[in-house]
Amino acid sequence: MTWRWESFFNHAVTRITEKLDLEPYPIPIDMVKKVGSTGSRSNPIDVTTTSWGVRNAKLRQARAACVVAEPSPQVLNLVISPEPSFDLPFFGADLVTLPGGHLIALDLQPVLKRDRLHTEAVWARLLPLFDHFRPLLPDGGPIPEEAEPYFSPCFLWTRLPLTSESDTLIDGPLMDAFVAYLDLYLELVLEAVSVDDVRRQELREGQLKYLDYRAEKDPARGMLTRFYGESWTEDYIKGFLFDHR
Ligand code: DBV
Repeated sequence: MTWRWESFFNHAVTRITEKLDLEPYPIPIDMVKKVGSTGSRSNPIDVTTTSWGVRNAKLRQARAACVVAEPSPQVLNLVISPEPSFDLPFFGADLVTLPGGHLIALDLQPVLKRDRLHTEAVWARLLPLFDHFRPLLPDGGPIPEEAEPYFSPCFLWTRLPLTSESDTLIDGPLMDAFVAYLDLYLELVLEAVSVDDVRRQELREGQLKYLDYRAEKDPARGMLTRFYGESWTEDYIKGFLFDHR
């Protein structure tokens, strides 16, 4: 069965693995693939969540969570967390299809948003992409105020109805934006050189703030708990999705 974000997942895996030399990221066995159910007793719906992860000397973790049920929810949540020895942002994509519509978040998320050494060169290269794609996608409206420190000024955030016009936008401009943002990110990774210990500590603290925020506020917590129970969900969020080994 194909799912809404399959082409995005396949592109990301292909691109990440062809551009970087990687090893698998250790994923606890009961998190590789988890089947649960939702819907009513008379009309139960299987919900499968699969996890993918890789790492290398520059990337602490590049991982995807794919949540698939027919007809929804269908989610691709892709986060790439750099090793703190490299002055790099996170890559964050949250592609979510719910009964009420699609919710799309795409960004190179700053680890230290107020630090010009960390942001200036990246934003100079990201802004032209943002300026090109922003007008092609409707604005997603307000996001949680407390999430603001974690988004760049080039955060592509949109909400789309479940229509064929949305499918055209998703398979056209949104896919192009996803490819462009990911390609820029992978270039930054290839160019990155390691930093000194003082800078590494600053970056590690910034990363922990982001990871702890997302683990604590994960908007998927309610959904995952409904499908798989609280214990598995908490382990999944803290032990894989936003872990910080
Ligand atoms: N989001 C995740 C993971 C998911 C996931 C791991 C495995 O981080 C899915 C699944 N995100 C998901 C779902 C929803 C959202 C919403 C199911 C909808 C929840 C609902 O409305 O029922 C970007 N994702 C969101 C929202 C934002 C993002 C801003 C809306 C939150 C809200 O409306 O309150 N990316 C996401 C995010 C940050 C980010 C929250 C914060 C730094 O970088």
